[in-house]
Parts: sequence; C-alpha cells; structure tokens
Amino acid sequence: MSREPAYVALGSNLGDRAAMLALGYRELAALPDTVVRRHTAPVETTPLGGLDQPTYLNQMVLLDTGLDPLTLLRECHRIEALAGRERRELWASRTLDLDLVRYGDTLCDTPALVLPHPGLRDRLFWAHDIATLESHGH
Ligand code: PH2
Ligand code: MG
Ligand code: MG
Repeated sequence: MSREPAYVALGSNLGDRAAMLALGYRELAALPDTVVRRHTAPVETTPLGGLDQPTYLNQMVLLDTGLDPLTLLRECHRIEALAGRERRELWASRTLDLDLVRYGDTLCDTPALVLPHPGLRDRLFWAHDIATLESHGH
C-alpha cells in the first residue's frame, strides 16, 4: 500500500504541556496504516499572534501514512478533543494543537484544509523542524 510523508506539528500551552505532546505523539503513532518515521525534540517557543498567553511547547513528527489528508486531519481533531481541547476563539490557549503542515507534494486550498499550512510562512520553528527531519531522511 502506498504511503505519503506527512509533517504534523504538535503544540501545547495549557496544562502539563509535555504530557499533552506525549499523548499526541502516542495517538498519532497508533493511527491505522501509519508509522512515525522521525520526530524533533519539544522546544519552548514564544507565543505568536499577539495574544498575552503562556509559552508554547512545540514539536514536529514525520509520519508515513496511507490515510488521505482529510482523514488524517479528522484524526488530528479527534486526538485534540481527547486531550481536552476546547475550541473557543482563534489562537486561544490550547492543551493540544495538531496541525497538518505538509502532506507529500499535495497543494490544496479549501475551507477545510490548506496545504502546505499557511503558518509555515511565519513560524521559523516549523521550517527549522522540517529541515531537521528532512536532513536525516533515508
Ligand atoms: N499556535 C498558534 C498561535 N500561536 N505560538 C507558538 N509559539 N506556537 C504555536 O504552536 C502557536 C502559537 C495557533 O495555532
Ligand atoms: Mg496551530
Ligand atoms: Mg490547529
């Protein structure tokens, strides 16, 4: 079965942030037809978006997955809910955020999903994590 490389960014700035990222990682690794190929170490990052909120812990994983992009996105939302994520306002503090940053060479721009993730433009830590994961590819 063919699988695609998918970069998923994990972020948390509420509760036990390290435990939230670990939960996200575990759940992503347990998805059907999916393996984690590589991951970066969690890093502290300054909150973007101009809101006064706690510091984030961010991490990125590289999956090989047979799930299509929308199915993977739906699974990400399910895992966020499992972590007690409440969706209130845009960019509010969150226990766990899972963003699909890149999915193979797929380009798409729909209300449900934009690929690559537009946040790549201003998130240097994402670009850095992708470069790290790519440089160790085999
Ligand atoms: N996510 C946001 C808003 N701001 N800032 C950092 N440092 N890291 C994030 O993951 C992040 C953010 C909305 O998703
Ligand atoms: Mg996000
Ligand atoms: Mg998100």
